[in-house]
Amino acid sequence: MTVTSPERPAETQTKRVLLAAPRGYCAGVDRAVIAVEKALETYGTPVYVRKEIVHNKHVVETLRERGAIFVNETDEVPEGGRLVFSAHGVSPAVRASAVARSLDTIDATCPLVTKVHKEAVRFAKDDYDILLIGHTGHEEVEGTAGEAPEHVQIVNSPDDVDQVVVRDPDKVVWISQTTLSVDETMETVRRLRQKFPTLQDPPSDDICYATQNRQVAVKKLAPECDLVIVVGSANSSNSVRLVEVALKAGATASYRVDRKTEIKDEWLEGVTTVGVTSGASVPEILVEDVLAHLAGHGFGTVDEVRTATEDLMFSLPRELRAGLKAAGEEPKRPRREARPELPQA
Ligand code: 2E6
Ligand code: F3S
Repeated sequence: MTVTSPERPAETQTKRVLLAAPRGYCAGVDRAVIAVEKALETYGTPVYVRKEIVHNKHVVETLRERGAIFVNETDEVPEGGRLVFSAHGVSPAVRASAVARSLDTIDATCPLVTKVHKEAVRFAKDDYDILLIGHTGHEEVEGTAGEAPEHVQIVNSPDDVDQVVVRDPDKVVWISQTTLSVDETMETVRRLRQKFPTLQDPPSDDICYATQNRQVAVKKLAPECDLVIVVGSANSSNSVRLVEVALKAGATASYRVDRKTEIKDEWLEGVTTVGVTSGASVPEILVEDVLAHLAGHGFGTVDEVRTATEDLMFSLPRELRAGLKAAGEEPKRPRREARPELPQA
């Protein structure tokens, strides 16, 4: 269905794109991708990476072409080899298995994920029951839960709350995965609090700034859009959440695509306004490709809808900074290419 102005029929309305900002790379992804690039430059191949460094097909394919070897577990890395831990973090058990194989590790865990690990450790030490809101099977959740497996239980959604059983209802805390829907998480917390009125909050937001900012931006443009295209991979939690948030916020339709070739012509039929955004693991080049594709279909006007500016940067992983220093290189982080200025809607 197409949303038309009462005064103007759809065919006379200007086709346009509303481009969300912030979108794309967050500070943790930028750091993790540069860590693999720098490791390859500094040490040469082979550099092994446990799991996908970030959940984006294009990023993984590009790094693989440059020589990175992606593995599922530490036992696939030869004894003494060099291994990068992905941005999603690892459990102490994984760290221990890397030590047991004498691996030279570079930890690209996002510092904001590490912060949640520390919360889990601290609340476990104080003998709390820890309710980790997040998705079973996601690497970040496996890593965080692995910090205190005997204290943590995973709560996937608001509907999971009925099944939660704790030892002492007055000693319960919730923490969360960093890339969840803010609204759904708040609903889960609301239901948990109904069940456990003294439920303790985490010391600070676990859903990270990048996840929150991308959701706020897409929420702002979605009500005006007949279609919202989210660029991101299927296993990228934060990207998948953006589709859900866009639909909830009033977009008539929303689809996730890895790249422009996945956009179906029929999605654009009768459409006047297309929203575009991208997940935190998505390089801007993929968004630019989508915009060029849309321009080819008459959507040449692009207005940026900006709800926040981001300038957070993390320093490179400690082990890599030490390695770069030893190699006589200044461990400075290259700034990512500046993005072109776009008109604001
Ligand atoms: C690490 C932690 C959080 O699937 P998810 O959204 O978690 O991951 P990516 O790689 O798509 O996004 C970045 C990221 C890395 N988020
Ligand atoms: Fe970190 Fe959030 Fe990005 S947890 S990797 S800043 S999506």
